[in-house]
Amino acid sequence: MRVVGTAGHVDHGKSTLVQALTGIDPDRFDEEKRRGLTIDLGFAWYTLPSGLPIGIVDVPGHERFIRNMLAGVGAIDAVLFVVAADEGWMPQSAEHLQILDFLGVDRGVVALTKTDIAGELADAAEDDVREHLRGTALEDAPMVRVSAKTGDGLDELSEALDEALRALPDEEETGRVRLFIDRSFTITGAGAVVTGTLSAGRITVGDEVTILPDKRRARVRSLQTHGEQVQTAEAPRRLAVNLVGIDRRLIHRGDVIVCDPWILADRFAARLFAARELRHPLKQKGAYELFVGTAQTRCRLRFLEEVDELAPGSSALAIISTDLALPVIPHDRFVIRDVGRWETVAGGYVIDQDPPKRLSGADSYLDDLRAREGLHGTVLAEWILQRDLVMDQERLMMLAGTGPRQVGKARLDMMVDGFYFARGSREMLERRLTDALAAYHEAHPLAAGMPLSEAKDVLGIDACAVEALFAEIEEHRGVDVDGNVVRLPGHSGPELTVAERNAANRALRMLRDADASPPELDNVGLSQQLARALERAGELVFLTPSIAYPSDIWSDIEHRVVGFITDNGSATVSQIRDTIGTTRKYAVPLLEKLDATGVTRRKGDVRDLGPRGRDLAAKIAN
Ligand SMILES: Nc1nc2c(ncn2[C@@H]2O[C@H](COP(=O)(O)OP(=O)(O)O)[C@@H](O)[C@H]2O)c(=O)[nH]1
Ligand SMILES: [Mg+2]
Repeated sequence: MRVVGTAGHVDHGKSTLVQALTGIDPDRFDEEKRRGLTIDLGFAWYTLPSGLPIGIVDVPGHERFIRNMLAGVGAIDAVLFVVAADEGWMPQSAEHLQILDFLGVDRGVVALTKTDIAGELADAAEDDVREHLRGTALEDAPMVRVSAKTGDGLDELSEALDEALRALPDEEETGRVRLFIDRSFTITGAGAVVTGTLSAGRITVGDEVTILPDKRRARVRSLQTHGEQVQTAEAPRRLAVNLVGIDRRLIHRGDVIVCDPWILADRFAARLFAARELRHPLKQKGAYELFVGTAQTRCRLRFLEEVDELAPGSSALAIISTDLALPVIPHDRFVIRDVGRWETVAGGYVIDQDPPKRLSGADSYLDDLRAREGLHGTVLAEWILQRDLVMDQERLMMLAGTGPRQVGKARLDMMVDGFYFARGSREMLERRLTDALAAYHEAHPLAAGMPLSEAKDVLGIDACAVEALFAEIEEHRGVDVDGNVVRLPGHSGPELTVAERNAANRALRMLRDADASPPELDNVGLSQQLARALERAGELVFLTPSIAYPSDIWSDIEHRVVGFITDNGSATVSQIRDTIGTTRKYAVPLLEKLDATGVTRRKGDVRDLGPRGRDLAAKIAN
């Protein structure tokens, strides 16, 4: 069903017109409204001459207009813009037009109402309205003179709406279930009922749902839409949802029903527009309130481009931080009001709900935002994948704000275990790995191969995806994985017999158990020859000819020492001894080894960090 929203100055005849068109009074049921029982509050529906069914959202009051237009996020297909012919353009006409613009509603019909009492004023009003619409999305919208009192022009108005809506592209499944709740109440015997506009996806009786931001679970007991009980409902649609398994007092306006995992963002990147008729430029500093869906929260603005303020009508890329975390997705529209003056000062759309934590050197991020802001659906999913190379399907859907069908159309290199690999990514990653292995073999000719954990770090992708990728690469023999090491096919490291390998594993286990104070090699059954082979394989690090650490323990010791010196500026031998939990017998050669490898630097009686130590410290800080 197509949804039309009304807009226009108070008392210009919006509700009367909706009733004249549909026979449904959007302001009806005063009594029920007060008791909160009407689920279709402000909603009317009828069938256009072509047979197209439409719903019309009409709400009383100016404040509620803004909220209700946003409540439909993406669900308002066109506007019925009402101006009374006897009064002409008014301040709220301008603010509503601005908000429609922020919301991306660029299609509609202008109704010049009350022509029965306007007389000659109608001509002047029409010119006035045309003048104000110039340069806006509604510039070319048809304008129809009507009187709800006499019925004049109503047929023509329906025809004009029909034409505007017929020109819309076919509705397609656009995403995963999301319903911003506008009201919640209790019906005796039925429990919690919430109403809202389902803007994407499909809900069916029996579905398990999650209510954000608190992530409470509930089950759908029944669904009602336009006065009818239904088994299943597809977006876009006004819905009343009867939920079981949840106390209605825990559900609030602005909460959101979803069925799948969702990113809750309290910080997102957006294209921000300053309102056209702003009296002062828009500044970053200020008390602002953000409206998105039915949610509303205080927010802070940070312009990403080199600007201090935005002139009326101009735009910038910005980071918006909110007090409440919101389940926003790319292209969600929002409006921002100044809390002090209580007027609409800005609006825009979400581009990235997962911006980098740090924006220093943000130039490349700005380029990213510019490149992706015009992309939707499958194309956006492909762009994100190409940037990150590998991603699991769920996260890709969350970031692109799309459903499985759209993400499923993305062109891929491969998909393993639910991970999508961007086109060309497998070759790129494989090359990254084989280049690193070649360098490793050159630097450690006697080692059996690169430790598996190091090889995974080289790829720099999600740990779970690494497993999938390795399985794939190994399958077609791009690399050989042998126990804990990886090597290029054809590279042969030191060969250990089965008995030697077993002895080595046993010894490594005993050394590991002793942490920083390992027994001598003789005492764990390691011959010098076998121990040196393990050293070449990168599995053992020697302190003295008779003392050695398994390489992971050694790396842990390095980290602890670097951590201590970072925190304290320097360290003495006894401080290091205590930090590592060992004795002087180990601490002294250990520090000599750390000095020799550039982790620490000796200065008289104390140590500070050497060049490699500083690198390590930087890595730890990240
Ligand atoms: N004469 C005349 N009065 C109208 C017409 N449409 C609305 N009105 C009156 O204008 C007033 C405001 O109408 P209403 O629909 O509540 O305006 P809204 O605030 O824009 O929803 C009411 O008293 C209506 O009876 C019309 O076409 N002709
Ligand atoms: Mg009204």
